[in-house]
Parts: sequence; structure tokens; C-alpha cells
Amino acid sequence: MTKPKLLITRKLRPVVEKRAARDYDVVLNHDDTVFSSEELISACRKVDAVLPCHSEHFSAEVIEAIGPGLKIIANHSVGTDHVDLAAAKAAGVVVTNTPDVLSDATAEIAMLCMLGAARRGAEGDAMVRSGQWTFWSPAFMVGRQVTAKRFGILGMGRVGQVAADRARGFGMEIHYHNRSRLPAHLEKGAIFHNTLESLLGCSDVLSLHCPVTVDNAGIISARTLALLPDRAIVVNTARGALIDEEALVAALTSGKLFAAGLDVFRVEPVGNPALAALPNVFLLPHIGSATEETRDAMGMRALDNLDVFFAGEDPGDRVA
Ligand code: 8YV
Repeated sequence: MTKPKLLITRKLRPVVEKRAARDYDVVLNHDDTVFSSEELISACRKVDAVLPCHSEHFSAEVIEAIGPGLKIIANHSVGTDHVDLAAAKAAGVVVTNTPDVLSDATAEIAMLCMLGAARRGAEGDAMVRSGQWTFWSPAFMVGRQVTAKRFGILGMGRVGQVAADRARGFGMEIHYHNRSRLPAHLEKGAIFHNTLESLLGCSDVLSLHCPVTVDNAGIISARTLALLPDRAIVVNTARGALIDEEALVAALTSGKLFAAGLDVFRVEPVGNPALAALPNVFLLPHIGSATEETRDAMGMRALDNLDVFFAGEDPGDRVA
């Protein structure tokens, strides 16, 4: 039996590429460069399936231009905002994602961002590294403690729930806003807010854990930032487009916010130079799920979805 032809757009873990090569006729991108739309269209036209990352954009135009050969987009990501799901559905292309397996890694990075922001991690690191640490005093580099403060979660899905568990480890009081209230065994005493506005008023640390959609892009804006307690901390490990970055810069500069910890940006790679110029921002280059264990698990989960699809069944992680 001929193996289905599979395009893997980016460099994955060796164990994942090995399994893929065993079961599929694999096309690899050895240079690990990001395809232009034209390159993506041309490469996808030659295969039955593609295993992309969030770095490949499947707009309605791209999906239409690829044409009928491509049967499945098996994402190596939980987020699917890089794929026009309605267009994929209309074109009869199945789309899957990789939920669950990256929740622990992403919740870890949310804690790193929270602590890096609260305890002035970027300033401290830069000072020691550059040889500028020439003075010490009890009045020096004083940050904010998170213990016993309120941790506000926007989006209490899988990652939000693990982040809540980790924040409980710091004795934080958990507040959340979500489309619907969780059952008590998942809520674990967290306080539900039926509006974002209500959550913001109770968030000493606001941590974003929701997918970005056309409806919530820019939801963290000058208006909503003003509703946070003074000197709050904003953490974003979800998607950059949730935040109006100009408004965030203004809130960090005016002192309304104490700090921010960010793993994601509107423009990736690169980030935002205005945010990078501020000392009270702790920055990471979108590495929330970048651990050995999680990268292996994401790749395996994407391959599981492909195997189920090519066995003629409906993949459990199907999103379109
Ligand atoms: C990944 C992510 O780094 O899963 C997602 O949605 O944003 C990240 O975990 C990336 O998509 C890996 O392909």
C-alpha cells in the first residue's frame, strides 16, 4: 500500500520525524525556514496531508489556491488562529490540533512570566550580565510579592486550569472569567466572574489563557487595562493579538501597571520594540510549549491524528 504523502513544514523532534518517516512518504523542510504563501501553496499542492506549526498561515485564499489534493491540516499547535477554519471546512479539508499535551509547559511559562515581571527579572538579569551590578541595599530592586495576591484568569480552559493549580502553590486566590462556569470539581474554589470587567477589578495578576478570535482581538485595551487594580501585573502566554500593545506600553509607562510578563506578541518573530525598551517588562520569544517532553508529545499527537484520519476515522482533535 502506498503511504500518504505528508509535508512537515518545520523542524520537529527526531523521534517525531522518525515515526513520521516510518508511516508516511515525508517531505521535510530541511532549512526550517518559514514558507511564504506561494511556497506553502506550492508545497501543499503536492501532498495529501500537512503538519504545520502556528507559523504557517492557511488563509481562505491559501486554502483555495492549494486546491482539492490536500485532505488534512494536522496542526502541531493547540491554537488554530493561523487557519481559516470556515474556509477549510468549506473546502472539505479536515483540521486537527494538539490540546492537553502542552498545558503543563505553558502554565510553567505563565508562572515564569508572572515571577519575572513581579520580581523584576529582566532588570536584574541585565544588570548582573552587563557588569552594572555595583551596588546593593535593602532598598534596591524591590519588587512585588505574588503570595496571597489575586490571580485573575481570562479563559479557564485546559491551560488556564493548570495555571490556576500552579498559582495556588503560591497561595494565590484564583478568579476567572470564561464563557461558562466550570463544574465545582474543576473550579476547585476559584471565583467565577460572569463579565471580564468584574474579573479585571479583582486581578492583581491578570493572566491570559484564551484563544484569539475575531471577537476578542485587542480585548486588553486602554479601557480594560484601566479597570485593573493600580500596579497590577499582566501576563500573556496565549496570543499577542489579545492585547492592544500601544495601550499596554502606555499603562506600563504611566505606572498604572507594575509590570508585564509576555511570551507572545502581535508581530512574531521580533516582538515589539516599544515594549522591549521598558525595564518593567519580562520578555520571552514564544516558548510556552518549548520543552523536550512537550515538543515530543505535540508531534506524537499530531501524528496520532493523521493515523486516525488515514485509517478512515474521525480524529478526536478535529476542529474543522
Ligand atoms: C507552539 C502555540 O509553540 O500550540 C500553540 O498554539 O502557540 C505554541 O505552543 C507552536 O504552535 C508550535 O507549533
